[in-house]
Amino acid sequence: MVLLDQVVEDAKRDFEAAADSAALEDAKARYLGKSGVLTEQLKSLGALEPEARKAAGAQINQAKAAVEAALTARRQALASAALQAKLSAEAIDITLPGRGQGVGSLHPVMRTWERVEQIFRSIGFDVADGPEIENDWFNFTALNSPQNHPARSMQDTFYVEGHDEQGQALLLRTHTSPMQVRYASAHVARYAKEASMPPIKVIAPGRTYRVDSDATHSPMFNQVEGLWIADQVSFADLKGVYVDFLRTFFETDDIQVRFRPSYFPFTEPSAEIDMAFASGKLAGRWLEISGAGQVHPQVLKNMGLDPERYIGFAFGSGLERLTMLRYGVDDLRLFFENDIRFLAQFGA
Ligand code: 2NL
Repeated sequence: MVLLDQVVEDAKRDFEAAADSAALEDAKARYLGKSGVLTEQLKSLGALEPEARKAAGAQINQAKAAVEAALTARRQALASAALQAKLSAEAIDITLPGRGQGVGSLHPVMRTWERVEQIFRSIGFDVADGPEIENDWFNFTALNSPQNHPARSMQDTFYVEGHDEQGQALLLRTHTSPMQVRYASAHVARYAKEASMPPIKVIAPGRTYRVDSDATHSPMFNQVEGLWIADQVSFADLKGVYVDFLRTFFETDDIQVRFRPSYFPFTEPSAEIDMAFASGKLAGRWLEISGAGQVHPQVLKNMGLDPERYIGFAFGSGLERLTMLRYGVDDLRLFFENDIRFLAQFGA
């Protein structure tokens, strides 16, 4: 008779050596299978006397129980190792830093827009808003633009198909003045029954469109216009307001400003406003910054105002131009390409 203790030891060693469940089941067959060592032992009991058979049977069963326990333990160990392997293969490393959410920022031209609004609001100007698709009256006729003026041609202005309810041609506004005409007309109507009318002080910032595209012109650009109409206002007031605006906007008092005679159909007299920085990259160079003038009497009439009683002053500046001078940007196209490397430099 084989030594049962030795059988149990061998089985435990073989089970431990089994690297996977297939190898383990093979090893099990060698001890507990149909012709396994312990099964053969049980079969051989029949040859023994009843007393000896009982004692030997008990010992074999004890050994069988020990082998089965070792088998179960090894099965569990292999199953748990397989689970661990699967878990670590599928593991997500939660200690990696996150990819983060990029934070956007205002477009530099929009920063200028907000800054201009803030400066003019602080000195009592209202901010007007209006349609980008305008009609011929508000964009041209009300502004005293002659019927045959080249600005009215399809070479210069984007026309929109069709007409409005008044039979007016529709177009993409070429400046923001039409918003001021709308604002002034509404203001006049609102105070029509009053003995007097409060002054009109308004700026009109917004997108404008012209058939023009090269290194220094974009078919869409942003403008800000300003309008101040009262019964006692003068060119000196326009000058004061505009020079103060430039000093605040550029954060320096070291700017020279000059008004150079010019011509616009909607103002008379008209002036081009130039400025020069005292220091910095552009020091000493005269830079065109705005057009301005006294509102033409016909334009006042078109707003419903009596030019004998009211006098107005207006200016118009490009927001891209103001932005280029403030930040030292030398190419207009950078504002429209939307290259993140450019835009990210203007983060808050
Ligand atoms: C320019 C010229 C200018 C105005 C705009 C204006 C508006 C009304 C009445 C009269 Cl409602 N004038 N605006 C006046 C003079 C010049 O802009 O070259 N801007 C970039």
